[in-house]
Amino acid sequence: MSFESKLAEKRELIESFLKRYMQSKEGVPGKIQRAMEYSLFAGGKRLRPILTLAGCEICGGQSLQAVPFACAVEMIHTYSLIHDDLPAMDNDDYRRGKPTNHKVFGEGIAVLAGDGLLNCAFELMLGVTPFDERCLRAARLIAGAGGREGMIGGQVLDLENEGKEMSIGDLKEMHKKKTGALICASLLSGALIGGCSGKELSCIRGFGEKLGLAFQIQDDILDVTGEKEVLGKDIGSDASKNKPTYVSIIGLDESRKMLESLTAEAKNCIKGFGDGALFLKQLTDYLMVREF
Ligand code: GRG
Repeated sequence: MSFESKLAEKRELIESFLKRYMQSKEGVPGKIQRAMEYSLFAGGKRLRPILTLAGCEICGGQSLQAVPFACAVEMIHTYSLIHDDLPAMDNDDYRRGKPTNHKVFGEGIAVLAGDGLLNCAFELMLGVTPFDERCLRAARLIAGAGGREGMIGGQVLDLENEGKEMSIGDLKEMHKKKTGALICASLLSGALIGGCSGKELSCIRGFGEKLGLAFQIQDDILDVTGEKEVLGKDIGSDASKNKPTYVSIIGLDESRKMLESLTAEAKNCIKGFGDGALFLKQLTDYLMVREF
């Protein structure tokens, strides 16, 4: 099967599970249901849940078992985007090619839609039966990555550094938490569900950390070189908010070089998996040249 077909197959699995899960609830006020679905089905790339399925497969597991964790990660990611776009944070008008959640539903409902998705994520993971030791470790890892030591902590550093000068080291540290932690947890939770060994887990952690940074660098590059229609959000939004980025600190050429070397380093971390690492290596290359 080609890389594109494998990617499409994983994406379809995620889409259909999310659709089924979101439909299955009764007694939910229509407005919050619509607001949650609006952002969850707005056309995201589903990168993180795809990584969870791939993390499970590379360790010899059945990706179906990782689907609830994959979808939980996507819900947490979507909640973070809804909150990040709020006037109290980045105050963005477009996301995934559509007006942001608060532009359509108002700020109060957007806050609640994000909160609702976060709760759904945990409801989903904790509802897995049988809920064994692997599930417990995967859920705990995802909770930590989305929290104060991970994404929330990184977002705080982001808010605190708006308009300030930052060293490249501090920028890396911020992104390791803000974007990298959840990307890494996507892979690791899948690996845990797939029954990885301690050694496999540490190789995948190394891969995830480098992939997370590479992903963020490409995000910064696209904020300068991308097209609004393709990217689905405003271009130059970082610069307009005076945010330190890889491009603003080391320039476009150096950012591209850093992206290339991180991509190679990431792939090197999983070479021990042999042919089993093919999909993740192809995905790493694909993300380096992504246009949205
Ligand atoms: C508000 C708690 C809270 C956290 C926000 C991740 C984050 C923290 C904010 C997102 C801001 C941002 C645009 C970061 C750049 C990297 C990133 C996460 C991009 C969006 O992820 P994609 O490209 O989006 O995977 P899609 O829409 O494809 O899912």
